Amino acid sequence: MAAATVVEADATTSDGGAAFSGAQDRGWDNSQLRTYSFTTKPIPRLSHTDPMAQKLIDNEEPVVLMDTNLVYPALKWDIPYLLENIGNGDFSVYISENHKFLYYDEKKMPNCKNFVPKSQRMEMKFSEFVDKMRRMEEMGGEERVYLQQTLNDTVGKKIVVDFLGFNWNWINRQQAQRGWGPLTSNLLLVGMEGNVTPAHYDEQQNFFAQIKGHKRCILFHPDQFECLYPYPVHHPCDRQSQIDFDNPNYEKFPNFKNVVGYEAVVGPGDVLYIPMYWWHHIESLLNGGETITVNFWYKGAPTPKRIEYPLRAHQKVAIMRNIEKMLGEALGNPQEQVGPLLKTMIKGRYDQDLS
Ligand SMILES: O=C(O)CCC(=O)C(=O)O
Repeated sequence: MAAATVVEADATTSDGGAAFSGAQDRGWDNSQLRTYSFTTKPIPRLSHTDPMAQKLIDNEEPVVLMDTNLVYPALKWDIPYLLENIGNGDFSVYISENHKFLYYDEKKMPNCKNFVPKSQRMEMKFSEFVDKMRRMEEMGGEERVYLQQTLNDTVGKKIVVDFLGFNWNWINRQQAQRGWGPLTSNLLLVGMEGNVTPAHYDEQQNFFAQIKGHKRCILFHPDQFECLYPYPVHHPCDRQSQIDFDNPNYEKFPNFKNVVGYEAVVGPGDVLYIPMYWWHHIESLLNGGETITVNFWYKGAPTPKRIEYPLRAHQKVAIMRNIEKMLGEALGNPQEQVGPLLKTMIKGRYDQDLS
């Protein structure tokens, strides 16, 4: 990871072990973390006033900020408060047959006729979501729900007041200092304990503000592309890793053996900076109760007029995405034609020493 400056610490196995030793009153313990095969290093936890925190954000490296007060008025949010105040709008709720909520883009489904999503989106009132969640909690089966809805103007007055009380001064300054584009949305996530959002990357900058419960966030640098095997760009699961972290298929995805991650557990009041193009796997801790998060997604800064070489890993990812998109459009049938054409282009031509 050539560009990393200060995210350096001893690696540990991904059950949290050494990365989190020492914190006694953190409100969770290692038994609440799922176990994976790869190693991780801790993401630094810093005060937002620490110059190192600013340096990390400038370098587009993750950091947990402990004291931004970004969503201070929302720290009182819980299910009863939201039931009373969130309003009568419709909420997107995903229902999954297990703990994993693999994202898929419904608009890309016509590209892949045989694609069968493992979770379904349903629109419902907040109270219907809570009823469903309570029923599932009582049954204790595999099926789960996860509410993921962009905050909009259907929310009740008290939520609007809380929202206006967010620390916009601080976050607007972060945006301005780095030349980021506008805030595109705030996603509200209300999840059951143990829910997992599998590894994926977004093309936006993200301040991820934890409000209730704890989430474990495992991040991977954009240079881990070759270890994480994202679905093709035209596939509904574009930007998602094909690896099932619970049961990795090393024959199909051998480089996953070499993946290296960074991780942190965030709790109420913590804000995790997830840089654009960084992979993230996020799990609500086991036996930790419901979780509530609001994220702040920003468009990245415009491409600089003078490009510096060598290119950074995320710039190469953007180039690969553009090539895949162009080929898909040019060939007409991306699902069947892009892969074979790319293979024809490189097979036997780039493998050997060409001197
Ligand atoms: O919290 C989660 O489960 C997923 C959130 C996420 O992927 C994001 O904020 O980009």
